[in-house]
Amino acid sequence: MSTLLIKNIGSLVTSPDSEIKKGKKQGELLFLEDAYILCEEEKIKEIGHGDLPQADEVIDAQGCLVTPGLVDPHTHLVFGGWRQNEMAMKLSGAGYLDILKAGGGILSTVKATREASKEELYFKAKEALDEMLELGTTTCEAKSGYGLDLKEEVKQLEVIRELNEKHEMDLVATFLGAHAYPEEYKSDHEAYVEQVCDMIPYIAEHGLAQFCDVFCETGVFNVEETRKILLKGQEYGLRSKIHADEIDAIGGSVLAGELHAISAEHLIVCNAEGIRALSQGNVIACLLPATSLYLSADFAKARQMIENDVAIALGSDYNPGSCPCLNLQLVMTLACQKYRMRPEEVLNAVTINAANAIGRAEQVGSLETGKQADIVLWNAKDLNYICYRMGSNLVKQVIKKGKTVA
Ligand code: IZC
Ligand code: ZN
Repeated sequence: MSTLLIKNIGSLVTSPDSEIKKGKKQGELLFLEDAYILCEEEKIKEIGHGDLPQADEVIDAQGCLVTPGLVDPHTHLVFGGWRQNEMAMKLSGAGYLDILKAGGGILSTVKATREASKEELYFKAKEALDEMLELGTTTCEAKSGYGLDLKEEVKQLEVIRELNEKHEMDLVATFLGAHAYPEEYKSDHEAYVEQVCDMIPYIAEHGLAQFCDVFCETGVFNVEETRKILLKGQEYGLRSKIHADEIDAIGGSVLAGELHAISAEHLIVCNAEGIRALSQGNVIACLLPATSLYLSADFAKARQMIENDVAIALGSDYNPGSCPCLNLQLVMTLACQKYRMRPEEVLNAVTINAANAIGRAEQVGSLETGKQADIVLWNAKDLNYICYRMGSNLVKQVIKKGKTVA
């Protein structure tokens, strides 16, 4: 069995365990100085300080900061085309939902994704994953939702599965057939909701997704439709996620609480009632500050959520419309500046809470004996520095399953 020793770690910072961190524990971290990590094959064998164990390969961290690999719990990774044309439309005053209503937005990406071959989608997404690894992300969630019929949704999900098998990144797939109404069902929403429900058994039985998500929003899926689709998903073992309260608070967060969704996404306009529901339903708030920035929208009330015992995870929301950014380091800075989260709270949000939000906390999201050796060495001495140096890539080296990948 091959071993790797990372020695001379100036500061090792990690969640102390794999539990969801909420309330006062949102910022609970373990700090170790002058530490080493011994990896054996894909896993962490030992964390300690003092006398160094023998190993086949040794990396000298030269006194730098070391954290778990970052986990991105929300991306729309696989898509055809881009939407840079919407930039000018937005600058002329068009809103996100206006563009969608006019057949643009998500629907223009649906057209480009349907036209793309599996191979084209694979290589485009692979490039994004390469960039994410360089930026310190070692696990990510990826949603379908640009196919909007069984064949095309499956095409996207199969690309995600193939990337998970072949790329160094670990991917977790979410079925988002209820992302928009396709042109074919523009005037028969009820029939499309039925279609989505009918796709679920195939997707679940072929192991193509672990989660089911719905874009619960004005002009898209209402609360009743969202509930119907998510309950069908639960029946087939797909845990629920909801794009809730991104633009209008139509009840998505309250539904997330009622259905004990694993996470609720965005929550930009989530109000006190919504926050209470998330807290009672033990739902992780998956906040996406780069999207707020990109849409020139408000920022979610993260402090109020933390005060009400709602765990916060942070994601990129990488997609061609509302957030063409996949940089979790930038997300970390925005969370400090715009949510007033402390760097300690932010680190848990992009590691252990994010891992919990995608059901992977037993494998990734913290540095502990027995967990996967997904480790980032930083060009930084402490955590504050990463949050502070907005826009730079501070990654020095990325170890994934015990091997250097960036
Ligand atoms: O393609 O616009 N919000 N879905 C819900 C998105 C943003 C992605 C997109
Ligand atoms: Zn999204």
